Amino acid sequence: MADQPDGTQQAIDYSQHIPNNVDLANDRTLQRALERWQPAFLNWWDETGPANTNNLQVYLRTAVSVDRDGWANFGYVRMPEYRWGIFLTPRDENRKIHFGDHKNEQAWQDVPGEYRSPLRRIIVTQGDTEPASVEQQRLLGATCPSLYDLRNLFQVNVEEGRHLWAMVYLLHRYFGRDGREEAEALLQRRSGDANNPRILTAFNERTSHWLAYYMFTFFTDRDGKFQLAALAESAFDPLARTTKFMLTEEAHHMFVGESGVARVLQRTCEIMREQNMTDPSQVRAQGVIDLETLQRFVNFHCSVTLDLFGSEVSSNAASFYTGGLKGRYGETNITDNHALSNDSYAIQEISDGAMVNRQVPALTALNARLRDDYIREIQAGLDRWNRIPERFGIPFRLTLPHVGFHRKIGSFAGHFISPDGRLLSREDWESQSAGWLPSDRDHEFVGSLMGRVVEPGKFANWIAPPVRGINNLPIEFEYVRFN
Ligand code: BYC
Repeated sequence: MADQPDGTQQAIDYSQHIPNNVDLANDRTLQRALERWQPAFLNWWDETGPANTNNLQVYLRTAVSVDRDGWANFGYVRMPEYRWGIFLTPRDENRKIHFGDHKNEQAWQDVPGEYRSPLRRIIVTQGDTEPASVEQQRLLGATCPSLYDLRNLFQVNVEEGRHLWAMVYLLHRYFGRDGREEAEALLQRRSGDANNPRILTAFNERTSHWLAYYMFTFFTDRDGKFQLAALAESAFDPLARTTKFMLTEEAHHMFVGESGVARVLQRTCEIMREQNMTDPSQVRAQGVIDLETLQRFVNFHCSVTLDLFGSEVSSNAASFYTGGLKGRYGETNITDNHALSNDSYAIQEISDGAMVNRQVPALTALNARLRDDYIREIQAGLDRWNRIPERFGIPFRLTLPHVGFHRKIGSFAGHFISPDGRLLSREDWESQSAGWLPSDRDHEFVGSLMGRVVEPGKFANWIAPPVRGINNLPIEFEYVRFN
C-alpha cells in the first residue's frame, strides 16, 4: 500500500502501535527501538506534560493524512489516549539541493558522514525546544480563562509532543547509537532545571500565566516557524519533509498567541473606554491588564526570542548554509545564485561605545538575516494589534524594542540598550530597566487575575471572547469534557 519509493504514504496508519506514514512495520529494528522509546516518552508526558488531564476529553485536531486537508480531523480524544506518531510529507524523487556548495545535486536520503555531527546538533536543538515548551506550560490548565482556551492549550501541547517524535524519528532512523542516546537525553533535560536545563535560553524561562503563554506562542512559536522553514530547505530530505509537515501545525500555535493578545487588548480597551480611564493603576483595579504592562511583556518575549536566532555573525550559520543543511527563509523563492559567496549584509552592532552599521559577508550574517525576516513578520502582527486601541480612539501603540534591547546572545550581549535603541551605561540601565521589563509585581498582578473558568461560553474578565469557535463550532461549545 506504500505509494512512495521510501514507503511514505499520504495516509497515516493508525492501526500500528506507533501511527506513521513511513512504513515502520517494514523496518523491524527501527520499530523496536522506537517502541522502547515510546514508554519513556509517555512517562515524560505524565510527569511533565499538562497536569491533571487524565480524565479529560478534549476536542482535538489529529492528523490522519499528510495531504493538504488531512490534518484537519476533529473529535474528542481522552488525553492519555492521544496517538503521537511519525508523519513526513511524501518524497519528491526529483528534489534537488538548491543552495550552497552542493547546489543542483540530488537531495540526500541519508546523512553524509561529513555532516553527521552538525546535522545531529541541529536536530537535537530543534527537538529539545518541543518538550521544553510543554514543560513550561504544564500548570496553565489550572487557571484557564475558558474551555476554548483550555482546548487550544492542549492542542498546542500534544502537537509539540508530536514534533518531539518527529525529531526522535530522525535521530533513531539516521544517527544510530548516538541518535538513540540523544533521543533519551531529550526526555531527561528539563526546562529551567539548574543541573540539566533545556539547550536554548528562552526555553528555560517560566510561562507561569496565560499572558506569558500568549506572548510565547506569538513570539517564540514564530521563531519555530522561521527555523523550521529554514530547515525545510535542507539538503537532507527527511529533515526537510518532517519540518514541512510540522509547519502546517505551527500556524495554529501562532494564531493562539496573536488572537490571545488581541483579545486581552480588546478587553482592556473596552474597559478603558467604558470607564473613561487611562491611568494604569485604575485600569488594573478593574481587573484587566493595563497597556503599559502589555508593552513590558512584549519587550521581554521579543528580546528573549531574538536570542534564539543565535549570534548575528556566526560561522556555524555560514557552514550550515554552504553545507546545504539549513537554508534561508523562503530560499527556493529567492532569485539569486544561492551561494552568497560575494554578497554582503548590513548588521548593527556596538563598536567603540557607539551603535554602528557594518557590512559583513552575507554568509556569516544568516542568523541576522533570518532574524530580520522574523522581525518584519512580528512587526506586522503588532500593527494588527494596534488597530484595536486605534478603533477605540485610545492613542497608545505597542512597539517592538530595538534588536539590541535586553540581549544575552550575539553582538549586543553585555551591552545596555534601551527599547528605543540608545546605548546606556550600566547605572542608567539599572535605574531604568524596571520600567521596560515585567517586574515580579507585574507577574503577581497578572497571576492574581488568573482564575479557572470552565463553564462553556464563559470567559475570564481580563480577556474578550474569540471572534469564532474552533472548526466553525459555536464559542459556547463544550471543548473540554471533565468526565
Ligand atoms: N541559547 O553561532 P551561534 C521552536 C549556542 S523554536 C543558548 O551564536 P548558531 C519552538 C549555539 O547552540 C526553534 N545557546 O549560533 C518554539 C552554539 O553552541 P555550540 C528551534 C545558544 O549555531 C516554541 C553557540 O551558542 N529550532 O521550534 O549559528 C515552542 C554559538 O552559536 C543560543 C532551532 O533553533 C541560545 N539562544 O545558531 C516549541 C533550529 N543561541 O553548538 C518549539 C536549530 C546560540 O557551539 N538550531 N546558542 O555548543 C539552530 O539552527 C542553531 O542551533 C541556532 C543557533 C539558530 C539556535
